[in-house]
Amino acid sequence: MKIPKVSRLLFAVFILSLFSQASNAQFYFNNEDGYRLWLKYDAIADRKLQKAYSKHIGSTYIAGESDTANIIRQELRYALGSMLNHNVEFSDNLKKNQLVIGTPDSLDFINRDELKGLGDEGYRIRSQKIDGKNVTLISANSDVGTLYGTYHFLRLLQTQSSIDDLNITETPKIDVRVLNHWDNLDRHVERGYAGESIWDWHKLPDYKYQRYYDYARANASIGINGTVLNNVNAAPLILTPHYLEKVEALATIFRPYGLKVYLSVKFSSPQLIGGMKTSDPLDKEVQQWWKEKADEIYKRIPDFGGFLVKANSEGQPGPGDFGRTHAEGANMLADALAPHGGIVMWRAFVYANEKNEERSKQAYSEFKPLDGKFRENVLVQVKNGPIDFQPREPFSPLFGATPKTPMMMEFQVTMEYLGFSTHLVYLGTMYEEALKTDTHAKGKGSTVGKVVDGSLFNNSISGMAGVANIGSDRNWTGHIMLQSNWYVFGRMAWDHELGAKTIADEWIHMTLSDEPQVVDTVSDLMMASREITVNYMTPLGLHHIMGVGHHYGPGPWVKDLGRDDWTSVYYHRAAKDGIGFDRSPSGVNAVAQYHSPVRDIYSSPETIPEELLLWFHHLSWDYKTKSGRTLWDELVHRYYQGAEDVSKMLTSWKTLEGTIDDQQFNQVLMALQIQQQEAYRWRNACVLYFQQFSQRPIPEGLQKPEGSLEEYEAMRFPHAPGQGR
Ligand code: BDP
Repeated sequence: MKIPKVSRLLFAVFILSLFSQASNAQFYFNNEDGYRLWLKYDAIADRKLQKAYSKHIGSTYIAGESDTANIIRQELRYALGSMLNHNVEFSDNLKKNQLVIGTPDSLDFINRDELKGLGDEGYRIRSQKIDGKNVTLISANSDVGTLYGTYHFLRLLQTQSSIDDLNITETPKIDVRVLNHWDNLDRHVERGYAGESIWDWHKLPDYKYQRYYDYARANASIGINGTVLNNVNAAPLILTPHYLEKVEALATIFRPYGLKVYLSVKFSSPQLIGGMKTSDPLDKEVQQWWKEKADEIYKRIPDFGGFLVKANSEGQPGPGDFGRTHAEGANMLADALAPHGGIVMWRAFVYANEKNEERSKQAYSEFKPLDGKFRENVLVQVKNGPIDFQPREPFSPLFGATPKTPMMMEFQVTMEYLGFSTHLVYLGTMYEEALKTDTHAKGKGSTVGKVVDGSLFNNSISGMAGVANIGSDRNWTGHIMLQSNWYVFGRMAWDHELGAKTIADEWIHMTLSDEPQVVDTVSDLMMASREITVNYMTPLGLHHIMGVGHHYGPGPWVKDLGRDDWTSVYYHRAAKDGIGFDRSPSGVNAVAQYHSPVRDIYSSPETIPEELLLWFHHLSWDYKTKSGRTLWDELVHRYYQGAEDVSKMLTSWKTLEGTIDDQQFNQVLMALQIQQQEAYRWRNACVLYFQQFSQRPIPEGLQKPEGSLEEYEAMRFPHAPGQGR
């Protein structure tokens, strides 16, 4: 039957309208939901480039039959097939124009001597001639090294870099590069904003989600080599055989990706699950209990990484309960793990009311005297700042204070104090700022990065931990842009000298688009985002003024809690005479914990970087800041600037419509709209609150804040996610 032309036209219009309605109703067909992270491997649009790449990868030759070698094969089949738009030929002998991957054990033409110094994880990627054939060779001492090299090679393609004349040698600057999951066994994630825990403890060990493999792949692609599966506020149950069997299942999945499993342990486990009367680290039976526990774990998981411990901190048990030091506690565990090659990551996040010492000083006071007292397989894990993952903090004075004890960096990747998962805050700039700061511990150039990578004091082991932002949300991190924080953490743990901007650009190419205009727009947003957030939350060195408990939204009015150092008023000290915490020599003298000249620079409001002004100084509202404005006017201006800049982020994001995937575009748009509302709430609430003390007008040219202080104070968020339990 012949359908008349008009009917055909009408039918076409009908179908089209269905699609346009569908798109209004947000039915996405084949859209990007974020699951594939930065490993999307979209086809390379530039045909010329595609051809140029294909010329070098006529076929691939991957030696070896290990699980890791098979993973490399699968990854290349998927990645090259998709990016270059053709099936990848795998051959088992050398050919010209080939991508060759192997180790000295698997390929005899790979010279072991040439790989000296690369260790177990380093690799080389070289364009070279072998037997008269032009090839690209990825070589390493171990299979995992070749996997890392493969991801590096793929990244070159993903970022559209040349692969013509490669001569790359890479080794990680830091040994232990771990994620810390604050995941409880009931799947609640403390300070998690991306759904539940990805570990389904109930269904383990038998049910193995695809997500576990994809998690391992993603980590391997950025060089993360360890994962602490459970919360630092640890449940003792994790060490029972029933749970160790589940841990073993995950470790088995992760092994070929070079990802070791670690566990957070509760110090009082001998009492809680071992039926013992004490957990005193000097008690022989307690020591024996831990030795046997370690043996039991290693029997199941021969490459188990070790323990992470939060002790005598925020109510957690620890050696202090038995009159012992942190070193005595850590060493007992270290001795149990040492025969198996395991390590202890002992956290320095300690502070206690009874100490009667200002909170920011306590970790240093506790740990500095213990320098030299820890076993060789202990790292002390320190948060980047002396308080607690604030939008901006000075570096912790422990970095540079303990030549004989490796200080491991703990960054927060999750967004506890940064507005949760609707705020676009790229943390690369924050990590870079912390790592590049000069401690002056051994003169100029003694950066925090050099303390952490062990080079400053020649430590035999080094580490960096990131408190994970990962959850069961389809896009893993609750906000597509926040995937970049997982990414940048891994890349900086591998090489902390890589710049935040370089890494942001890489990530955008791999995740969003190759279009230069998109890359530039998004890169500008990301690079500015952290400073913008500091401005609308805690400008000029203010800190810890978030909502009580959940830490969501503004709460400068928070007072009268169980402990002073949990309140906001303790930190901002706003009063009629001014604002800020005097930690200079005239106050609690926290500056004394820093090396000179840092301590001298921080001691005076005239020389301290203005970003840290109110962290270290209590100043009058009329104090003249660098801009020439009074402190009050400057503070208000910064709050206004921050909020306005979020509106600009939103405007700039809107220009991307149609240039990136619809679903990605819309998700970020919705989040930015929420972030905008919240930035204004922060601005209004804080300005109104501080105005009670300053008793000065809103500076000329700025609108009066909307709403009343009472309204802001009355806001409640009883179900804000991620609270501790
Ligand atoms: C704080 C969190 C709390 C963590 C604690 C820690 O609010 O949930 O347990 O740090 O690091 O930032 O141990």
